[in-house]
Amino acid sequence: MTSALDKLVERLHSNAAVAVWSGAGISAESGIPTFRGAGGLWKTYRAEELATPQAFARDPQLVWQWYSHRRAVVNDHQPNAGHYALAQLAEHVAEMMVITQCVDGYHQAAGMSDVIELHGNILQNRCHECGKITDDRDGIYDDELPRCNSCNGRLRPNVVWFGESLPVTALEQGMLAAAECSVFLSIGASALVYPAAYMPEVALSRGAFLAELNLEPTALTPHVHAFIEGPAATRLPELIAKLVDRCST
Ligand code: BV8
Ligand code: ZN
Repeated sequence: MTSALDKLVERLHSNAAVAVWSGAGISAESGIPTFRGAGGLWKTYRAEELATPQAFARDPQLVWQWYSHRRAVVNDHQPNAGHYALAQLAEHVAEMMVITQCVDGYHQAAGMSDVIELHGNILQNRCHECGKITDDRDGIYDDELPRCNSCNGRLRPNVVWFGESLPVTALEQGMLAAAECSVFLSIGASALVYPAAYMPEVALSRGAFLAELNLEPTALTPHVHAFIEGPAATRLPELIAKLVDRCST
């Protein structure tokens, strides 16, 4: 019987337009806590207390302490073998776009150029008043509130909070990539957060080959053509090795 990995390799080998959709699980083996799994962020914190505009209005210092801590964790760790394998995959397929829900910038750090950040980037700030976005990867604000250097407005992390719309361009580009791809690969996503989780549904409705890589089945699993079980930092390098081998035959 053909394994899920081999089925995916065959699809990738045939002039594929690939959309990779990544969730927090792609960065788990880098040491970045996921949201819902064991040791997940939501086990220690409650999303509505920290990742919402209401939380920021109520206690901006607490929100900045949380994001400062997470920013430091991102700076203290690095992309893993799964991120690098994806950057390699882009060299072996006709075209590829990464649509990520992650905010750590690790796909770009691993050399991936075509990345759509659906939920923003934790290493940037955005002005609450004028909307100006600035890189601030080392900015730690445990006991002060950062101000915009243009309008002196309050700065916030440049991420999408619950109850906030996604950046229009990112959402449009992500949906387009999902609609036009021939292979849609979900990696380390629980497929629970919307509207991002509409993307695999769009890809499936347009006839794409839908594959999923995860430690365990998710809400998406019953709908996929190939389910690859296991950790991304192990299974993705395996995928690349098989694809390179397939390309040489
Ligand atoms: C919005 C940035 C309203 C901040 C995040 C229907 C339509 C629209 C909205 C909704 C809807 N239904 C509900 C909503 C509301 C809400 C929502 O989806 N709630 C959920 C919880 C039910 N959505 C919103 O609020 C969105 N906004 O729609 O606004 C609106 C509408 C119209 C007009 C105006 C306004 C905004 C959502 C974005 C929130 N921001 N992040 C921050 O980081 O602090 S979401 C957050 O969850 C992260 O981005 C994360 O990536 C994302 C999704 O989670 P996952 O990535 O999947 O991570 P998770 O931990 O859940 O799972 C990890 C997976 O990896 C697991 O499956 C695990 O098994 C696997 N794994 C673990 N280790 C590994 C692994 N796999 C492989 N290898 C491993 N080693
Ligand atoms: Zn400003």
